[in-house]
Amino acid sequence: MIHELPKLNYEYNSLEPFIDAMTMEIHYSKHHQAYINKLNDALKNYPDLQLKTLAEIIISLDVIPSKIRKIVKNNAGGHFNHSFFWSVMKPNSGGEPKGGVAEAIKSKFKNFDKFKEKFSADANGLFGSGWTWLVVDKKGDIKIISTSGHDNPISKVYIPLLVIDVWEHAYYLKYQNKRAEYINNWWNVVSWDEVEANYQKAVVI
Ligand code: MN3
Repeated sequence: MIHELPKLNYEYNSLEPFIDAMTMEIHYSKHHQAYINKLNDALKNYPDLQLKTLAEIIISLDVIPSKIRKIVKNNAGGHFNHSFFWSVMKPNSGGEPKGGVAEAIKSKFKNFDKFKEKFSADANGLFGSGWTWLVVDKKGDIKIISTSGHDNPISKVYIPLLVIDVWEHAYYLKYQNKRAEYINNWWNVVSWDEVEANYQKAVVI
């Protein structure tokens, strides 16, 4: 398949003032697009690999020829992670989760504030470029994990529920070196409806 940018469900300026329009535009139309272009380019001579979905590529990297494996891993990961990141943000959102995921957070982390504190600390403490995730495993247990580069939890048999991009390109224009401030403001654009939908899909399986 030819991989393409997923449609953004909001405008570049819709997440203002927490994420600025310029960052959104460059992040989505330049950075994300570049990962897709490089992925398509790497697969151009491999028609059998072009038939695979993005998730199939990520969970079976061992069948990718070694010559292109690294570039496929990084760019398929970049495409997957960014697509997921856009989907868990929404204008006029934030606040606290409801439903099943709220219960799971409460039973695992005691309360929402403690969860938020731990997730923020993990994201802020991640060395270099990467992502911090809330995931659920096959037994329904939720946890916070961080991944380097464009690694992601689906290759470790976790189902992602929520993610924040802490690569500098995600916040540098507005926040410069102040990653903690970006993370703190990002909570205002988290779509808990989407996180809950992800959780319900995951626990039904
Ligand atoms: Mn990014």
